[in-house]
Amino acid sequence: MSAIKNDDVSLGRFISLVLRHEPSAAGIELDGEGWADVGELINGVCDTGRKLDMETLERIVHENNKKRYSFNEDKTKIRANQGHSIDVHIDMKIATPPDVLYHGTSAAFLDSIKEKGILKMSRQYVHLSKDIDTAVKVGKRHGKPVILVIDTAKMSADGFVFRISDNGVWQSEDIPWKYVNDIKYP
Ligand code: HQG
Repeated sequence: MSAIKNDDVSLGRFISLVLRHEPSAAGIELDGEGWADVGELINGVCDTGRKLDMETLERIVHENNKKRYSFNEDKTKIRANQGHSIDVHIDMKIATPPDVLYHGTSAAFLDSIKEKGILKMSRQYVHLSKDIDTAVKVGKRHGKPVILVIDTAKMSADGFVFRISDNGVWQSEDIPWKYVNDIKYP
């Protein structure tokens, strides 16, 4: 049985907000590579009326289903592995993706995506999933899911660069509609 507790889930959501989108929500700042000081984070989160200590933070980092966060070696710093909307530089590995990757989105966005392509919107990169199940989960967050099948082999051949985060999420620049091979309605 997992050690994850209900409180950890909402705390995890708040930490995700702080480390990826809005550090000021806990009254802290991140450095240029997205790192927060662990002591400052714990104090800042506690100052919002939430309860957080090192043991809980370690549990959240360890149990997180998507491995969203990493500590540095001596656990004095913590950061999110991907998904930032704020201007920090996470040095992600440039790599050759599988020939096909998937983007889960909402049916409501399809017309706009057909016209403008898959855009980064508020994030630093477009996020791509390596399997359909994951893409369905991502798409469901926005409404009725649709899965766009992306011809990443063709994109690579055309010079697009792909990055993979420490937690295994593929990241790309904006994707023109012509690289969408197929649309799946799960
Ligand atoms: C859509 C979660 C209209 C795009 C997930 C997406 C993921 C357009 C939404 C990660 C568009 C942005 C990222 C266009 C793109 N017109 N809509 N031209 N181009 N969109 O949340 O990919 O739980 O920023 O399709 O698991 O949904 O946070 O991106 O639907 O890996 O760790 O605009 O977030 O991870 O939404 O999700 P998001 P996403 P975490």
